[in-house]
Amino acid sequence: MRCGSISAGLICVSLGFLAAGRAGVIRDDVADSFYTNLAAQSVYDSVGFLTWSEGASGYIASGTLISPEWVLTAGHVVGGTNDSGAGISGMIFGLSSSYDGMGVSALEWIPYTSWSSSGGNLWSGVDLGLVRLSQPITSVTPAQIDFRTSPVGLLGTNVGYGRSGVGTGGMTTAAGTKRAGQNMIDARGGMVTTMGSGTLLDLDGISPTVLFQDFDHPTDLVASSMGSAIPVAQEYLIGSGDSGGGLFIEVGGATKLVGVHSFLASLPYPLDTTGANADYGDLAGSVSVQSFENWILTTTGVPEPSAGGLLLGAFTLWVLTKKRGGRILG
Ligand SMILES: [Ca+2]
Ligand SMILES: [Ca+2]
Repeated sequence: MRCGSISAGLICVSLGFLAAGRAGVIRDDVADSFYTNLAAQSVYDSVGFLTWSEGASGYIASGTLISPEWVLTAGHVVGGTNDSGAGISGMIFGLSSSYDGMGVSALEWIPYTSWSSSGGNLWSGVDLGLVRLSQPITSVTPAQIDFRTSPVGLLGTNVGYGRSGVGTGGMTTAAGTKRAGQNMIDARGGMVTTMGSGTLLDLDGISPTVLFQDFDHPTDLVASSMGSAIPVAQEYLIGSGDSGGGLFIEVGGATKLVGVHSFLASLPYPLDTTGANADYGDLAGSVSVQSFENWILTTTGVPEPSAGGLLLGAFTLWVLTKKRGGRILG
């Protein structure tokens, strides 16, 4: 767990080493089927699970197919024992709606260079990694990456296989089921935001490449940590195992990948007495792909698609995954 300074206290980040991957914690007043059905929409077919071993431990996380042979995920998913990929074996990428251990094996896994050199610093906003598959996947359409649109202020859809539960209690169930939930992308690192209580929340010291969402309570508006205090219909927050999963937006009538799930955070005690457990009031951070176009394109050798006529600039297809998940049976 890493802690960083945030306004009046500390925000403790817990996505990164956790005990289990996350698929997302849902509203206590909305049926789980709304989330699993959203995840089943074809536009999210590119999001799959990653499993691997490190020593005697097994892990599960998430990732997004961005070309037939490449999966975009979080740096901490593929960082292994030294943040550079050591110690990982038996990595598999699978696309079934729940974990079944079946998938395509990974040929190599590549943490973003600055993730490795930072020693796994989540505030640096460089928690990205790529997985090269041993054979191409042609059964689903790879995700399209948008490197141009600023996602702050837009509705985001998060997809992954992490732990679930409801907002009143946070993560309670095991990882391994694919869910999608939505949330407003409220802020990025470096901004000063306002909590439901009126207190300012300063995100100074966090890279602007980190995008934030908060888990808003259905009725207690004071519980909001930033942005609008009113939850969206399928409000949700990522959980352990959603690391590396995809954050999508709608652009020009198309669904585009704009971020990779990186961490959970909570407000400092006593504002939050439960820590970063993905209950109401907690926060999630995802890494925006906007600053990483060259690295992604160069590493994968995937040509950037020509710009669509409806959009402001060139849009590229991509996929992302997660952050380190947790023990499969944990
Ligand atoms: Ca929210
Ligand atoms: Ca909490």
